Amino acid sequence: MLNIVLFGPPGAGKGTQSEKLIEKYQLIHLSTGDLLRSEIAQQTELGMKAKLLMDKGELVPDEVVIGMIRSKLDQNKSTNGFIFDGFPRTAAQAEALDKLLSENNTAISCMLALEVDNEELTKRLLLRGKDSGRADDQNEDIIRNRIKEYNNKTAPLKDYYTAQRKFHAINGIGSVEEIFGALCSEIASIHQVI
Ligand code: B4P
Repeated sequence: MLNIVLFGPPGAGKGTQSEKLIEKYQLIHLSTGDLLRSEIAQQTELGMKAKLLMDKGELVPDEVVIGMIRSKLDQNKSTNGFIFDGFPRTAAQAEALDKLLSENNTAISCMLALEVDNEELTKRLLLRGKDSGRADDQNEDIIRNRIKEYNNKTAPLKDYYTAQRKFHAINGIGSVEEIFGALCSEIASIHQVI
């Protein structure tokens, strides 16, 4: 199986590139952000609790997102692999993911990290906020808080995957096609050694 963690700060292009990667490699796309927004749209109790945190740019509790990922893995036992988009975001989530995958006799193949500077991230998210309707894209203070949460809780996962020799950085600035090409080249080189 090809199991990719697509990593990067908010607005780095994870969702954008995931769409292209799932089509090329026939993978299942697991985006915790999309799963949470679907809970909000259905006005579930989980969704209403998550919304309060997401609207402030804060992370949702680990047990909530781990539970969502667990049930998606259970529903998709026979697949070529998964793209984990926006998950894991904390050390506890990364450890839980390793455990869940090993229970299914598989493992993370690689972490592909899109690198984009803060100024570009803010610009992209404010631009998307104009028509996305997403409360967390509308306001610069909230965007700054999302970047802060990323730096404090998520960025340290680079070390977690580097220790497993699975971390690969990709320049996330450029056209969507250029970045997609760089991701595919990296996957091709990793695939030879998996
Ligand atoms: P997510 O839904 O994961 O959203 P995101 O980090 O903003 O990235 P996204 O994938 O949407 O954007 P992309 O970079 O593709 O998270 C939202 C919230 O959910 C979190 O803040 C948190 O509260 C909660 N949450 C989610 N997962 C969680 C977890 N595991 N644990 C706890 N809480 C969790 O694109 C951004 C914009 O850039 C788009 O408009 C796109 O068109 C544009 N863009 C993309 N590539 C570009 C390029 N090359 N050039 C120019 N623009 C580009």
